[in-house]
Amino acid sequence: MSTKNSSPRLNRRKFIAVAAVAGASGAVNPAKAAAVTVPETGTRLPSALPPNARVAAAETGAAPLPSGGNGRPGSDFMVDVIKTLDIKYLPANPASSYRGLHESLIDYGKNTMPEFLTCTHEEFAVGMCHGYFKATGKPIMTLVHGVVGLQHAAMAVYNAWCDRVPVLIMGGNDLDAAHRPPGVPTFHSAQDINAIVRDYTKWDDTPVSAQHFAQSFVRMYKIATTPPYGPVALSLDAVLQNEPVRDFGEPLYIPKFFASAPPQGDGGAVKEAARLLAGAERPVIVVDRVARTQEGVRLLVELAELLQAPVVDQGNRMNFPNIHPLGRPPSVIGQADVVIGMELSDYWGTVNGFIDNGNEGFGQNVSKIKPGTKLISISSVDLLTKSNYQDFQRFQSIDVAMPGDAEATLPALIEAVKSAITSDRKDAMTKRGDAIREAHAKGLDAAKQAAAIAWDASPISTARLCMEAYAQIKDLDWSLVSASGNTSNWAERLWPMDKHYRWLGASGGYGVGYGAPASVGAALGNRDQGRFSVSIQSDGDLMYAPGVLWTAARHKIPLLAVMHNNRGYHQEVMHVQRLANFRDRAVNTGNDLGPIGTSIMNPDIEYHKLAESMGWWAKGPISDPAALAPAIKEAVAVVRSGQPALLNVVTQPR
Ligand SMILES: Cc1ncc(C[n+]2csc(CCOP(=O)(O)OP(=O)(O)O)c2C)c(N)n1
Ligand SMILES: [Mg+2]
Repeated sequence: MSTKNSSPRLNRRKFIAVAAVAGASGAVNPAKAAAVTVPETGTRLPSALPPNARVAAAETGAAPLPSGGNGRPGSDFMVDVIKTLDIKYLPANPASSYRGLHESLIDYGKNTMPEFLTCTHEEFAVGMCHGYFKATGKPIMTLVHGVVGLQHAAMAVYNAWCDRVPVLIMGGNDLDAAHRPPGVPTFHSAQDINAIVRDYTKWDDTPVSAQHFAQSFVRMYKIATTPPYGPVALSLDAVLQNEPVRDFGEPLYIPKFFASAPPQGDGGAVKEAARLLAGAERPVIVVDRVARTQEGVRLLVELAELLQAPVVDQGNRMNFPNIHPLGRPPSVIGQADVVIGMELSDYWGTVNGFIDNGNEGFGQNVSKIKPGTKLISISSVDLLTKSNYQDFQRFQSIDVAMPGDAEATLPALIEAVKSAITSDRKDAMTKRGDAIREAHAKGLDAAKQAAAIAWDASPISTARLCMEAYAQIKDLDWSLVSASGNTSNWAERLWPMDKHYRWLGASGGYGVGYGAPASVGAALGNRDQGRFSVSIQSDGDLMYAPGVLWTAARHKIPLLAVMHNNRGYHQEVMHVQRLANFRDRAVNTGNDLGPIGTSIMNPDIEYHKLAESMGWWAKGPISDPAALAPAIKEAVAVVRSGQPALLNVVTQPR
């Protein structure tokens, strides 16, 4: 549009300014705003249509703003508070309900500590926070639009809750029903936005003053980062952000944060556990989320070697090196006379089996342990049980239960076991260890042989997918940030894992759509530590929140995503197929490979193009196994140059 044209055409900027003034004096008057936009007949029309009344209200309608000279905005003080806690990133989708804090963070706070990372969906912003923590041990925060943004975020919050990961969530909200703008901002307000996630957050609050915010922010950080870790939420009132900060006659202060010591198992119970373990013929150590740090891995190795006992790593973290000869599969639990379970997400399921669709079409329970087997538990989650969501699993009777953090309890347990082992037990323990080592070696051999089956198949076998990827990264300081879908755990079985970041574990709540977001978040954390991030990315998982690909490219987060593209929700294929078999019916597949509703094909999604369109280096579809190694090699070089890369590999179902 020529700037020389002096006709009274619509000036959109001016229009918005006019409408904003209408908003500043109270509610936006859409009728009045729209009236300003009517162009005179015969004048040149603008290239974009003028906004209608509804658009005008959405663009301008939000809490009235105090003028600039009114004093220091509350949200600047909030930034001062946030900056005391070394929070590096803030992945978020923007929203007017937190615009006060948004503006303060990027302008007053200079967009550092935290740095705003633009996200196209709230769910993956939380997923990124989740993955970031698992790669770094440091929490980051997200901001969401009150009501709708938090609703979008909810499933990812549930995953973080079940996975015992701290995520700091703040949602904008406009509490004052008498003064907030009607229309959109009121649709997006609630009495209590935190209610959306209260059942699966450790704590939440709605501060009503600047000082209240300072206390609650530091408190929420402290609660989130004291084991058991978990997500926390604060509702941020619009007025509190935008009004000049008020001290109510007392100087404002920012409480200092000191980390709490993690809770430990009771001393007497630790001794009793040590006595049982030291005296056992066949003790078994089962672990799920023990190792919060590399020290946790080291301590677990020390305990296992002291006892010469097998360790079953359930894998929600990398707890025990899979290359260690005392590592064994869950089947060893059946021979145990003493089991110690540490930070297990499902103790009942560890010592019991459940056969889905048993004889009568109902599930059947079977005990996996011998009668009289003594059970010991150390779990911080025993200190935090809520009622509604059933993440606490079935009730299991335990002989010696210690509510407390397992990693923090290990040093005391190790000392107690050392004292409890009598010299007459030592020979038997050494023999036991030799037998475990032999079984471990045989198991590893069997896994390698199984991985070779259908090595040349096309679509590509999941074992080949994983092992070709490993071959290209093995000399790097790699971190497997996620393995979504099901590739028969080849990576956990065959990639030698010695450090705690080699494998970051699964989603926690099994909410699909965790893989891609958490991978990007973890890759961000790994980037800053010089590690190479790789994910096994399933097709179903990617399509829940594909926008995270753009965020990764936009913020230069290097990640190698090797796709397990089995063109379907294979887990669901099997559920429906099995039920059809049970009911003696031929399953209806339509024209696809799996039962109707379970395939992602016809048309096949071109994930490489999807990724490319959002700034990734990508290649595919790859169905020829011989083409895999060179493609991964190329992708690794791209990732090492600082970019994300995706390979769309067409695979066998599992
Ligand atoms: C949010 C959510 N929706 C649906 C499900 C049910 N579900 C469990 S596994 C699965 C399939 C996931 O597909 P993909 O990621 O491609 O893995 P695959 O089973 O094909 O290996 C689905 C839909 C779920 N767990 N979470
Ligand atoms: Mg799939």
